[in-house]
Amino acid sequence: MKDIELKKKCKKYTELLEIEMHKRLNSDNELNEAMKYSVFAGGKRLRPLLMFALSEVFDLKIEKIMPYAVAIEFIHTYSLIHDDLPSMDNDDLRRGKPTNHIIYGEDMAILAGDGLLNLSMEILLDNLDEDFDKKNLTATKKLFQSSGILGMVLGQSIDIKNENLSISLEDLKEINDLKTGKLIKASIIIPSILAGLDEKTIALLGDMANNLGLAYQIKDDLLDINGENIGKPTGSDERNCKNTYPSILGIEKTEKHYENLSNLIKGYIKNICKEEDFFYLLLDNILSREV
Ligand code: GRG
Repeated sequence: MKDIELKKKCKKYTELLEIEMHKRLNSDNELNEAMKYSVFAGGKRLRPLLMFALSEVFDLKIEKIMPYAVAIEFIHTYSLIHDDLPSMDNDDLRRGKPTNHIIYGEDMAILAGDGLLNLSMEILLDNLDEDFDKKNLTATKKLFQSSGILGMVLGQSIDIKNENLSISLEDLKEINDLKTGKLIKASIIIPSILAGLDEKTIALLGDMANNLGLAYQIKDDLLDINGENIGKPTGSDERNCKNTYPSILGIEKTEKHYENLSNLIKGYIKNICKEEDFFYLLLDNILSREV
């Protein structure tokens, strides 16, 4: 029953999200084709779904959160296109499909990423134009701070500089917090800002989101070792000499740490919603993901 309910909600919100995404990717040129290719290549839409699910908890109207949901997914997609480039992770496959540069060439893949990042800002500026509200301004700023030079981009740069070097668990945590965690945290903080929650509650949600971002990255590391059908070959972290939780802590301790984080997150969200709510079901599903 819970599974059916979750699938129904995810389908409904994903369809609505994709309608809006199509509206923004409607030019007839190769750049648009390259952007569309990765946007519609089978991503799980995790960050927008978190935004929609939390909006339900706070009774925030879908029209209020939609521009942010589209923008965050475009930013996420650009980051993956660039992350896969030969000068970064040099991956040929993502989500079981050839990566953007394999299809469109490295030059066009760079531009597709640039285009998506730029478009995300245009969407949020249009939104501010229509609804010039302080909350919208704060939320827009939050998204770009999270993905920018003190967030995801910084995390990626530190990660690259540390490849082939052995680093402490503390340093790894910082990289993960920035590279993966900040954008996931933005998915939680943005609906909270738009719903007008007080600063203390937003900070508590932020702590939960930090744990969620970390858990998501740790799961990704574990799946890279023992996952099946994850859409890319396993073992790529080891081949690329990546610092990961399992490479520093070992698999067993990493799994235990993951379990502790999952319990912490679930314990916290039981305070803000019921176990049958979309937000709880979604988080439960994310934490038990196998792809
Ligand atoms: C290139 C500026 C720049 C940043 C790249 C996020 C990132 C920074 C790189 C991705 C590295 C990575 C694989 C991290 C593991 C966690 C993660 C973000 C996985 C991919 O996100 P999902 O699972 O992807 O939401 P889908 O395919 O579902 O969209």
